[in-house]
Amino acid sequence: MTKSLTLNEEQAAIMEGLQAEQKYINPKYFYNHHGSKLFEKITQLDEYYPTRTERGILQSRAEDIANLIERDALIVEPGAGSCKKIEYLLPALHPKVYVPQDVSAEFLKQSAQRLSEIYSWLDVVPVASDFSEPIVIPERLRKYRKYAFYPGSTIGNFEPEDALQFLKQMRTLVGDSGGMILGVDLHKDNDILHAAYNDKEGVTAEFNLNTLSHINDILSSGFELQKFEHMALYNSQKQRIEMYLKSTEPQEYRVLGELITFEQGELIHTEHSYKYTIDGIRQLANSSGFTLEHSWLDENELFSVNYLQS
Ligand code: AVJ
Repeated sequence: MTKSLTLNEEQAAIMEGLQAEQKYINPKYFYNHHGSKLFEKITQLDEYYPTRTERGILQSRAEDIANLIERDALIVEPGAGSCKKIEYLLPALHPKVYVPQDVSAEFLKQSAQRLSEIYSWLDVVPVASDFSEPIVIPERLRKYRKYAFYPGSTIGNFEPEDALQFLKQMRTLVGDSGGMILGVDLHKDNDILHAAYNDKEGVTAEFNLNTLSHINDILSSGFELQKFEHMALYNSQKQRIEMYLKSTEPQEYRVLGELITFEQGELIHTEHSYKYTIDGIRQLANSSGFTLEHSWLDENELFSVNYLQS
């Protein structure tokens, strides 16, 4: 008997990745409830320098950044989530409006509410929308000078051509008299990068493997986490961390009516995290219609906060 199954769009997209010649899972599947908790834990690891280093730069350079940005502006933050990082800049930047965007409407509303209570002078206008659609700033707010804030080196998850598309979208969003504050992780020594994605406690491994339990929920599949292994390496030629899940034995699964097989040692690609040089950031800025006005680095030159002007 053949059972006909109707897959929803999301299931179909995941299945396509699992049936590709090089199997892959989109990195957005790291972030279910447990995955977001694990990422939070990653940001606190000794080996994971990006979060703490970026925070150091934002805190110590807030006034310098503010000198390049007009007061009473509108700041829009794609993927703002908890809206924690903008707080390092709010007192110095003193914008009139803050527009955090995220997919999770409920979480966003809570974060926005929290900010409104602390900064009574700030108009917080959350926009809940899907990542794939462009952010729409409400009509009545378009008169303000606009700046985008995109911290955390989230841009590193994009393939270079998609990073360029994204920056072009931001350039359109902020218009001719705006700018963008962009946090970007830098190309560096292999050992530091390797350690940051292969921590001793194995939190990154758990974070990576959790992807399988997340897609098990979506596909009603039974991928066995203990038969896969975390793998992360720095490809210095391509300047990116490549993360995979490695099948430790030959195995097969029946998923939504289809057979998914793994050879021993076969890899599922789960993430690219691109690292940039300042020159690379400048090129990206120029190609998207911005000028790289300034880059602030920590003393070890691990991470950068950049100001791109329209
Ligand atoms: C959230 C994309 C910046 O690439 O460092 C951390 C995600 N992956 N450890 C990164 C991540 C593994 C992180 N970004």
